[in-house]
Amino acid sequence: MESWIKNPELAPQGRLQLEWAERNMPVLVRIKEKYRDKKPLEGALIAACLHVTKETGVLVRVLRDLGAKVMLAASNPLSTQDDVAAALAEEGIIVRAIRGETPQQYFDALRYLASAGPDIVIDDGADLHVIMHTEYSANARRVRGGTEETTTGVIRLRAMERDGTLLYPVIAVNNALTKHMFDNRYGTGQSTIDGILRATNILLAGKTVVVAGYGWVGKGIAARARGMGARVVITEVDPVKALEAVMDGYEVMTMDKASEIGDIFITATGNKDVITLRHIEKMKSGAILANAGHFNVEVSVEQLERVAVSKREIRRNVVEYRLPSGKTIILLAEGRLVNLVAAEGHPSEVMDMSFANQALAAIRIWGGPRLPVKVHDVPREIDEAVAMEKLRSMGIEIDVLTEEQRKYLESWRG
Ligand code: 9W1
Repeated sequence: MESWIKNPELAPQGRLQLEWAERNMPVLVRIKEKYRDKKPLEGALIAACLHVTKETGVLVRVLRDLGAKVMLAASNPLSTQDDVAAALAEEGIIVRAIRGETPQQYFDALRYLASAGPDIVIDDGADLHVIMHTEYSANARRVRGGTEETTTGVIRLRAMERDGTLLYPVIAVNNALTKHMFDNRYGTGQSTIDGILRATNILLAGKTVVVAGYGWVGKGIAARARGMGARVVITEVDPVKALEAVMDGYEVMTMDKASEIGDIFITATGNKDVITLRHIEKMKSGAILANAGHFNVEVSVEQLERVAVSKREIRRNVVEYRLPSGKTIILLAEGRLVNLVAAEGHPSEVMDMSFANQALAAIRIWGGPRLPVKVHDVPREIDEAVAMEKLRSMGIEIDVLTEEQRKYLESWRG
């Protein structure tokens, strides 16, 4: 078995990236230290399909240190950090990932992993789970268990469960509280602001930032923008979330109204056509548009393209459109996820919790009793252990219920 990477000479640089990420991933480091001697993953062949990043590198190193043999392929052809891939390959992890690989190469890498007959399948988006089930079903029947990192992947796996086609149990890491609650709000919230600043280097203080959508991502973005001195306006369609935004102290209004006053517009709704030509026509000249939602449908780029009389790239990820009126509109990262295109995804501290859930789920799959073939939530104890360990790493202690308090809470007598 061999690796397929861009350039082995990038390994020293990749090792530094891994070292940097590891400093900020104390929960994973703690799992490594706690279990290194017990080798709870001894004898397991793990196939992992994840974004090949410095954070993923820290995870696969931990899995290896706990005794597993690990194979890694990319879960997205564009997110691979080739230096990290080189460093991992040098350490004996089978890596099959090159940034910018073709769809054919991407799926070939997944087939390579599936054909090796893994015991545990770790996935981000379920492409590898699907290939195991369709093209390598004999191998799928021999898988002890899998994990899934994303919402999209969990939806696909639940559909397989419903159809009766699921062949091995899968733990939905995405559904852990220590994953999605922190990932969306603090991870995407910060990295979205980061992407906008890296792309533009503008000052946020004194600007009017319009955030469309007050879900976890919108809340995170709004809090960070306010913290940097922006006046933050929220738009919503859900009355409860809109009320929550008002009581959190934000201005809430329709996108039509917000269009007239915003300097920066950030979409985080998950829906399409949030900013259309109707809104763009009301905007101030020089208004900046960025998207933080999963798909590039929130800003109607197509309409902007159609009416613009000219278009030029001013800086990387910054495109200026000139409208017939002479007004200009700035679109960042072509309306795609600004935190991934113009920044570096989630910070390591957030991935630490997601990937600690992955590592503990793998230990549970390999060491515990065989799980029934269905989609499982992360056991509550794992979620709490991850939160507890994160607190500990920050030097924070919390109170513990006394026996009397516990009984009081459990009794209906009062
Ligand atoms: N996942 N290690 C781009 C990331 C693309 C990406 C994507 C992450 C991580 C959301 C996973 C240009 C890292 C990832 C750096 C980067 C994701 C898609 C991570 C955030 C999710 C479609 N989805 N993620 N770090 N690209 O940050 O594994 O720089």
